[in-house]
Amino acid sequence: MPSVVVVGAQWGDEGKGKATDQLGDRVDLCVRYSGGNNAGHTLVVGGEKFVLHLLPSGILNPNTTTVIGNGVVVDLDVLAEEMAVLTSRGVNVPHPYVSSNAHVITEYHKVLDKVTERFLGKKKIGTTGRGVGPAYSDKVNRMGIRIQDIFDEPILRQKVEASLDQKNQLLVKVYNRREIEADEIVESLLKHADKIRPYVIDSARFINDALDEGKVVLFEGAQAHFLDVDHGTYPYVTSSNPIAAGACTGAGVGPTRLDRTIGIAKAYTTRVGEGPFPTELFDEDGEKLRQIGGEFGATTGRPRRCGWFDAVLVEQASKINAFTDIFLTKLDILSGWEKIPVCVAYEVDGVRHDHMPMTQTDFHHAQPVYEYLDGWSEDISGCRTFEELPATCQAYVKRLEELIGCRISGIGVGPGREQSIAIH
Ligand code: 2SA
Ligand code: GDP
Ligand code: MG
Repeated sequence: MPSVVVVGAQWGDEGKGKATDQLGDRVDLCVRYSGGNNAGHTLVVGGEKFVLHLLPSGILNPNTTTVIGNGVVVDLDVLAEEMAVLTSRGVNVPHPYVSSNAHVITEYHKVLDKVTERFLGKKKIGTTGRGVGPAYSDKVNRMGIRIQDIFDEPILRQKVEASLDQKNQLLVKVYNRREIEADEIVESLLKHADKIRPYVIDSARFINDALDEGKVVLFEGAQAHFLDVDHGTYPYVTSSNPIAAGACTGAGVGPTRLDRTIGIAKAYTTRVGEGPFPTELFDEDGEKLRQIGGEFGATTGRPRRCGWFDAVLVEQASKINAFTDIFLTKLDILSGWEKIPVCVAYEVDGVRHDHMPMTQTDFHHAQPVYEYLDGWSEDISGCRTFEELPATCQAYVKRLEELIGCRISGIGVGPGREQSIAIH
């Protein structure tokens, strides 16, 4: 597998961190290509839990070099803090390389993220408040600050002042907040310059050279297909392109260089933040999934909304990302239900839709059409082969495979690195 992209197939938190870490011993380079520290990727290694936000999930593998690509928005305070936390826990790993073209998240992005959400009130997106949306807005608006800018103080100051001229109008006049001083921002960025300088690289060339040398490169997606700004449930999305194609722009590789695209899909569905969710449960089943599945935000601690597996969504994600295979995670959480509903289509105002409806209006009205599969009561967390799984559990996996139209090549039966089943 010379190059592989790992993509969330639902609304995030499918277990991309674990999957990335697990592929680790075969990976030379692990590259984050989108998002920022809104991500929370959990790894459980040797019984110890690590939650990574900005650091690529390959970082705990001693043979893997890690890269933060140009498509990521970087909060330099968070990056320094995450490295310090690993060190304080006795984990001494090389610092990731960082793209010179990656944009930075500054204090004014974080303030704007929070005040905009407050301003939207009931219409809010439910962001993580990490400044990710405003940082990407500035990037597209050609007002962003890039990592390379922190090595040229006059240029940095010029750019910060230009950006703040606009931001302060908004902050003071519209949102009634204090004005932010350019000096404050410039200093908060410059203080990282010397420390980060040795790791800042032309990441696109670095990654392409690695591919030319036959190295195995893993592109680690953050968030997920339905949070993609183009293909997700807009406007309830993040501000980047988490889909597989995002690896091309967010890391700087041509589409012909991607060999394998693995969709990570949870055996049920969760979502955090606002937005439509046809299979969402508001009853005790939803609460049971949340409690047993530990469904609380890995960055913010927010309770995640829970519901049954939605095959319409995952089939759509599979098509658009051209998944070569799927890792089905958290199957262990589904033990103990007599029947497990799986959404196979939607009904919208009396009309059946076998695929995702074209419009937001229709998707907001979508009612799930369920097929009821037999459940199992056994604890499967100790299973290591497909054959060890109870027959009804095997049938659940096979039916999902059929509905999605993509091979399921791996199954997660627990959070630990070793709690997985590979299907050959
Ligand atoms: P943002 O902050 O601008 O990216 O928020 C926009 C939407 O994207 C959602 N989003 C996420 N959804 C699931 N998991 C994410 N990471 C954390 C986790 C979330 C947390 O691993 O649990 O801790 O709350 C993530 N990041 C962004 C977000 O909920 C908005 O719907
Ligand atoms: P990510 O953002 O996609 O990396 O996922 P998160 O780390 O936010 O959330 C996934 C959660 O599920 C984490 O707590 C993982 O430790 C846990 N997890 C991952 N795979 C499995 C699995 O197969 N079974 C169980 N029980 N937990 C899992
Ligand atoms: Mg997460």
